[in-house]
Amino acid sequence: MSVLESKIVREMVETMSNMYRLGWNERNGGNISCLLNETELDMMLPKKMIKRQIALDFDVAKLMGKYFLVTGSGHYFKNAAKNPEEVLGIVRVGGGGLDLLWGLEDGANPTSELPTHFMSHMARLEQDANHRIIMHSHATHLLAMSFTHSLKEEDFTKTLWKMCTECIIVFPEGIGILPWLMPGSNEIGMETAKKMETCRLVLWPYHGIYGAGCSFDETFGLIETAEKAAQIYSYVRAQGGIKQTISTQELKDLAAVFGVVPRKGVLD
Ligand code: 2HA
Ligand code: ZN
Repeated sequence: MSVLESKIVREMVETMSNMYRLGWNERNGGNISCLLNETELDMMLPKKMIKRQIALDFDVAKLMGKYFLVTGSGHYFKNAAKNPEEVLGIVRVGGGGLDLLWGLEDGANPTSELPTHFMSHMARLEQDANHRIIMHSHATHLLAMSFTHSLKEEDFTKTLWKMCTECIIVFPEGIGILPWLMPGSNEIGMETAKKMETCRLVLWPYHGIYGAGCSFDETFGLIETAEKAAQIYSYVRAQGGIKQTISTQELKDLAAVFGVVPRKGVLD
């Protein structure tokens, strides 16, 4: 089976096309990385020939020997379906940095947000052995909300939970929020990864959102659910503000019925 025929690559391309279509990934905005398992890799790239090597300036010892499908720096989600060999790459974490095994045909490097991706993968793998995906997008309404809403995590979380009944079930741990930090830096990588120890959603104010999960559907669905809540919040504000809403007790009841533990400090 070729790389392009594999289920995981088809899912990545389909997800990127959906994200573009939703307006979350304009131009070269956003990036995704997916941890590949050995079986997938052996089917796609039995020879594992190294095309070129890429240096890294942060510690990835915990990911040594792991393979990732990544988006390329400067590439557009819009073009993923048309030019997957240019937009995507498969890399292996080696001693001296990354070994590129497939893709990034025009010489691009993996995403400029690689520190955040790799540090977040390390943080999520500590929490969940099935973790696989880190996804970043400039989801419109979440980004807008970062200008108008309190950036206290408990406040932001509670507002999102109240906008759609399913939110507390989909992300009971709430949302992590960073201060504004320089994109692409090791610092934003470390701070995002710290939040990822307890949250699968991390908001970068005035920039975008990060999501983590075990499959493309789950990770995309997580961002999609939070973004939908932010969209409703935008409409509610535009329609003159909240007249009535889900009560705190109803949120507690929802959590109990669906067997999730809501983040402490939000409902009490
Ligand atoms: O890859 O979204 O955060 C472009 C970006 C940087
Ligand atoms: Zn971005």
